[in-house]
Amino acid sequence: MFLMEQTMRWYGPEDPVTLWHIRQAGCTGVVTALHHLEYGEVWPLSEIVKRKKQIEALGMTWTVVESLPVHEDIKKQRGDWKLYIKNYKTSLRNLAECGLRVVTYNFMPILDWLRTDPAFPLPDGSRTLRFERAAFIAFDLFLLKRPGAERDYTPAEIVKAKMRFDSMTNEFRRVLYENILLGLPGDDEPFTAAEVLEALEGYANIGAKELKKHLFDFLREVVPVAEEVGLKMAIHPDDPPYPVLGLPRVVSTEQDVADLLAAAPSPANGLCFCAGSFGSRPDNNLSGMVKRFGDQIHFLHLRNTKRDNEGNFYEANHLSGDTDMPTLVREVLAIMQRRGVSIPMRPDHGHQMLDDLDKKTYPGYSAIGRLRGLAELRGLEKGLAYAMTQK
Ligand code: DNO
Repeated sequence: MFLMEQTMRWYGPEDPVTLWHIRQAGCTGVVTALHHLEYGEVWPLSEIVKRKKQIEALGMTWTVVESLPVHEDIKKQRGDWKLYIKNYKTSLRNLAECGLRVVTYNFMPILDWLRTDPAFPLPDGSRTLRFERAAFIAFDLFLLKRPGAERDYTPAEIVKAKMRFDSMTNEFRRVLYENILLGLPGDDEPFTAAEVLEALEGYANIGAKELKKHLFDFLREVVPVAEEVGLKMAIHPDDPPYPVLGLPRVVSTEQDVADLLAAAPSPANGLCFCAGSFGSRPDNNLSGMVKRFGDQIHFLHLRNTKRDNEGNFYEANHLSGDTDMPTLVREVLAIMQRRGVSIPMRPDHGHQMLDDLDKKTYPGYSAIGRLRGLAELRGLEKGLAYAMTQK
């Protein structure tokens, strides 16, 4: 029977969670990137081989690249975007030559994932990642002071955000600011407000329609190369899955995914199915999406969220929250048997708990919480697989 390939993300030699930890969690695969290279640069063969050997020395494989970043100029179709697409294709060829098979990327303008609090306390004493809408609006209106921001919110939301802002201490405001502008994954330096406002200005004339077109143009360039060299591209959805800071986001819904798959039809044009990202939107039917996009899912991020009616959500334990994880995993099992493949999966994020409460790790990427998630998910999968063989 085909089961999911168990992997964890590793941020490279600087990551306090080491390759040994990942191996001891029971993973056979590692998900990583060459974080030390600038966005847009070609990934040289020598660097890819070096990283691959580090992982293989511990008896694991470098299963998925997460991420091969898409330069901002490609998203905006400005400046050197054609050169960056050329570089991207060269990196794809180099990765394939080293035996890599799946490449994850995203098309979110400027910022990647966003949370207002990376250490939200839960009743059991663990900490999790949370997105609080009123705090986010307060940040946008009163800390970042984005011109025209008030047009994006209702009067009631603005009043609520003002009350929220007034209740915050200066220290809380400073931390909120840093949390939101945490920068890109694997990067410790938050952006400054001036940098963000300037970057936002660069998207002044780019709405959802234009960004979609830029994404499709990018796909029509890179997907044929990926197909030729035997790589699968896996786009990560927007997190959270709606426009933020006035920026368009175009990989948030089932329709968005259907559109991007249709724009460059190929087995190489696929999806990193992130249950946490899609799941923080109530109108996304997750197991239905897995069923319908099954042939194009090349990588899975399994994670759960708990939403409320105000647009807030926090990251719940992997088997709790609003997503029906058993149904989703059963759907994945069915797809893998039909396709005759093991899809790589990583437990996406985990609570900060036990000894990790005093450690500094990348937010969401402490070892023990992810280990708990992985253990629960593999138990769930084994149980479901067993039940399938008994029928
Ligand atoms: C967050 C991650 C994302 C993801 C990128 C993929 O924890 O899932 O940062 O790696 O969006 O390009």
